[in-house]
Amino acid sequence: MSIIKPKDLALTEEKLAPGHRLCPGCGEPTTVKLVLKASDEPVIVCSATGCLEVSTSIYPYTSWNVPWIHSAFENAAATASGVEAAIKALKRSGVYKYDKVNVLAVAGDGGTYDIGFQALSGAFERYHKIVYLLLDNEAYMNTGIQRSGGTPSYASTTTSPDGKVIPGKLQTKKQISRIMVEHEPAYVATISAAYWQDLMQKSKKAFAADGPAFLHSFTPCPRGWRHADNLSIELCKLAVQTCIFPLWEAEKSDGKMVYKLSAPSKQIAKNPDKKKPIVEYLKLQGRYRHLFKPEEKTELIKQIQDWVDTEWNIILERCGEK
Ligand SMILES: Cc1ncc(C[n+]2csc(CCOP(=O)(O)OP(=O)(O)O)c2C)c(N)n1
Repeated sequence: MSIIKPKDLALTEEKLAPGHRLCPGCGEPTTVKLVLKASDEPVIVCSATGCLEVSTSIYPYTSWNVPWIHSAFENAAATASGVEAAIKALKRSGVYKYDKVNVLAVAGDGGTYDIGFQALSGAFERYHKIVYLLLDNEAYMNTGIQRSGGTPSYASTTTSPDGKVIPGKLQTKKQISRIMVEHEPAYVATISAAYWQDLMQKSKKAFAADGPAFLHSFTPCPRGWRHADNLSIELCKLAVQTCIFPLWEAEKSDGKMVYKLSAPSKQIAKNPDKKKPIVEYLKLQGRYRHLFKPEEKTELIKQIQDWVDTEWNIILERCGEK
């Protein structure tokens, strides 16, 4: 695919307008703007309840320059399935003027790993041609930082608070993207706003795919992760450089899902000494502060590092890099 130039990007229409009320440093609007810019065709967006939805649709205003439907917390994928089916039916009856329309479902990690999973799994099994964008900020942020299936181990949230009883969330992060690959859809990819070229190429592939596509975005939240809002892109980079969030894609080829490591992670696979220790990533975030103060909890940090290494090795193996 051709390289996208920043100038061309600046000249394309903003489908998510400025003036929304998401927090400074929030990873959600950057990702959504870039994904929407990757679509050359008209897009219909179905948003689950969450930060993106409440902050872009405060009555009587809207930030959406595209048709936009607010779904309940749990059913963005079901709404998107219905929109896709309706477009097909309208085309059959000859009343629809567009040749191609993309349908984008957007939800947070709460709306995807947990409460929206049934609708998502069903839509992918029924093979609706939709793109599902997961904005993973690793907790239910809109309602006050509750832990989700996407919250990583030992992160402190309001429902897994560090203290005398527990040192943050005791369970590990669910590997949702690998679960989505097991649905054998047309396309699955992990994306990060720090690697915007990679993000846009993958979004283009997702929109062009001949079936359901899943985009998993690493989406920092300064409020919930308790980091300085100018560090969000730095954290996006560190997540890739430490391999806690590797960049990869999986495409259906001859009926089989084929995994492929993306360039920023491939560089680390080829030069393992470039892989940064996870402590560099943890240290910048207040949700992990209890791992360092009043004294460093080396055993817990080691457990996180071991988990990262194990999951990274699984990805390397699936991508044929081992
Ligand atoms: C069935 C249902 N349960 C709970 C809620 C309350 N609720 C609204 S948004 C939200 C959290 C959303 O979290 P997430 O999906 O991670 O998105 P984020 O706000 O972090 O972007 C919750 C619990 C709801 N709207 N509907």
